[in-house]
Amino acid sequence: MSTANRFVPLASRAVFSRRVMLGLVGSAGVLGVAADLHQRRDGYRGGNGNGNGRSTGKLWTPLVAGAPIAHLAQVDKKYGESDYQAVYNAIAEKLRDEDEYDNYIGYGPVLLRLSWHCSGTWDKKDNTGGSFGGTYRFQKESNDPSNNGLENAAHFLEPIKKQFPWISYGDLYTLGGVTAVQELQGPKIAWRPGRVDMPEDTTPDNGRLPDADNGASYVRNFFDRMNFNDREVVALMGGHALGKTHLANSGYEGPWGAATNTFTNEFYNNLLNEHWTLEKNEANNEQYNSPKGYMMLKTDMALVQDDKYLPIVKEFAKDQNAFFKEYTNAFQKLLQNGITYSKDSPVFVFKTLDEQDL
Ligand code: FMI
Repeated sequence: MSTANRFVPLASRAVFSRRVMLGLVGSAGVLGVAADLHQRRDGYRGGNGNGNGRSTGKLWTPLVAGAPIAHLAQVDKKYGESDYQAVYNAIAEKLRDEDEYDNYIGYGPVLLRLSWHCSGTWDKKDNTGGSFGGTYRFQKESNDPSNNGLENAAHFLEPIKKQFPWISYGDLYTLGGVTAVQELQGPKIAWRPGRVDMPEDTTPDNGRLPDADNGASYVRNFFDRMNFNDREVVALMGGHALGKTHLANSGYEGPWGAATNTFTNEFYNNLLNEHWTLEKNEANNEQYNSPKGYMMLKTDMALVQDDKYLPIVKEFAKDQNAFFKEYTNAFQKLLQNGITYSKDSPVFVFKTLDEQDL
């Protein structure tokens, strides 16, 4: 990545010279060293989304090549919980109104997929990609073949952006996923604002999202790039209870289960209890099919083929609360990966439309 692609807030300038020198080493260990400096001088912690540093910086400035990037959440104090709840409600009401999409599955699943794909580009090694910069809005990222079909979610959200122009794209895309999970009867997801639209040249290269035609070691290795352990990976993949695959988007076809617009643990029960046959589909891609018309990707089936994943699948199949608890943790982490939050930066848990009698 070129020099011009590196951005850090002005508040970090105090540590520039030392960070840059260390950054030029260019190894994976650099992030940790720089984070230490932050901690001592500015109160920051490393960028895994759980940081509790402090910053008042508002502007962005290019940094010299090699150093890790700090993405500090910036929250305009003018907007509080009720403003963000209003955005949540607008998304939720549109979800309820436009229910005919994709043969009455509705937009929930594709909104969840958009929030995951925006976040799933993150690389812990150099803190590039991730949800912070809202870079899905640029063609380079939206045209990634892995993102086929997500334009439907982006078009759905565009009027919401017009109604609430103060919200950043990164916040909007991630809030869309949170709204979808909650409105489709899934667990509450604590959500934090503060992502900042970043320039086009910070857009990550294509090819950072996983490929479904792979087994357990690929899945484990891939999600480790984002710091996820086995339990978190199994929980995240349970999002496939929602929606379906579409030949035109991914080259796969069919739903993972019966309840395509209700967030449940059905995915794990189907993995364990259906009779699966590996077959080639119309696009000549291999997928597992069941007599009930359900499908599984190879990466899904990997969860019952691996000794470490299998007991977690069994646990989540039996105990939906255990699944919800882990999903809440892992999904929040996914959406926040790479972002550093100050101690007083807000955390919101939004009310569903039902809870507000709307
Ligand atoms: Fe999945 N997904 N997903 N997905 N996803 C979908 C649809 C889809 C993969 C592949 C894949 C996660 C992880 C991974 C989610 C949620 C989540 C499709 C079909 C494919 C091929 C797309 C289409 O329209 O044809 C993997 C294997 C590679 C990227 C993978 O690791 C995770 C972690 C989640 C939850 C956060 C949802 C909801 C859908 C349905 C979208 C729709 O339009 O119905």
